[in-house]
Amino acid sequence: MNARRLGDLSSPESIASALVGLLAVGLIAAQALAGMGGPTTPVPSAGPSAAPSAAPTMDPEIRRALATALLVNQSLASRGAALESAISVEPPLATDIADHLRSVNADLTAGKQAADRLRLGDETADLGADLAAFYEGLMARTTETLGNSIRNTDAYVEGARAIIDLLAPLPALNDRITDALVGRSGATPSPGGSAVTTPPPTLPPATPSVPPQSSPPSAQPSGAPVSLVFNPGFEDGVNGWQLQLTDGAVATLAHEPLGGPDGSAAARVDITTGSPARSGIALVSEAFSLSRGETYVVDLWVKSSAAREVSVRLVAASGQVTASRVLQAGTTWSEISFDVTHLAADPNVQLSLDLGRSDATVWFDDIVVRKSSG
Ligand SMILES: [Ca+2]
Repeated sequence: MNARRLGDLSSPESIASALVGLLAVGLIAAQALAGMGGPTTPVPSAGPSAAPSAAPTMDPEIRRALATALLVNQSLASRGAALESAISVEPPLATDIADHLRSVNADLTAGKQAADRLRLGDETADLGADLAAFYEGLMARTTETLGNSIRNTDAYVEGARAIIDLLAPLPALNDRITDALVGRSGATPSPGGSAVTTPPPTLPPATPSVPPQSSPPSAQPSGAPVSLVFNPGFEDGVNGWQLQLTDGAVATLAHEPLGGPDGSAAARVDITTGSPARSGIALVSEAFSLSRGETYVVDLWVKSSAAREVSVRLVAASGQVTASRVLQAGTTWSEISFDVTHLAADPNVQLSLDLGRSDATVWFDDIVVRKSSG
């Protein structure tokens, strides 16, 4: 479940548990209301108890707004899944779609209030502006769609599709909200020089490849992670991976047969001429397929010759970025994992590890994308 994995990412455990509880309550409430088919009700605002205690300098109002935005976004994700179901029945019913759209609008009203609050915070102004634009874009489309005659089923189906597509940035926005809640620098673009927290490895380096308990039997070598990404551990050389360079960047991809955290093979990227853009140097996987509405875990091991950032993105074949996260890499191996829910219409994605903005050498191993075990 997404909420639990969000918790895994929050270095202070208190935030994790506070958020998980908050999300659970909010989701249950939102889903219960949606399920009853009653009047649409805004997502409840996060109460004072939602305020985690790890960032003492954060304005409590800002903290509440962040928690509310996260709740709103979780609710929007489930509305997106409901819209998806509503347009996949044959024939689709405009009245059902309209009900979901009114629920989306109620969420958006709560979201816009939270976004406006965030715009007033020094640290959260950019995030607030992006959230406001996101909510306003959605609301424009839902309002437009609801303006159609209820007999115009095609207009409702088309509107629902457009709104599902507009929801695609949700995971990336949620990452930024979570970062802001735990005071991680990833919430603001390139703070440069400010203190950053490195997510601690969740497993000792000696055992990087323990599969999740619920992993199905796999044809991969025993001990290898079950992954949708081809050749995740580089035991097959660098097959399936390519280094994409733009804007004059110069870098090479190498294979280290014994370079991994467990003594297995790893990949290394040496940068001769760096790129000012994160995506100017990118280690990109082969395309793989994700199911819409499904939650996946992205898990990888990373090390660098000097502390640096690595941006991880899931990019759809259409070019749409469906998930994005900036990770901190240090000079010892660490494991980093995060959840993404795939909301884009396009099932085909590639994982892109973006290595611009720093010339430090980077090693990778066990770059896994797998279905969340819930
Ligand atoms: Ca390996």
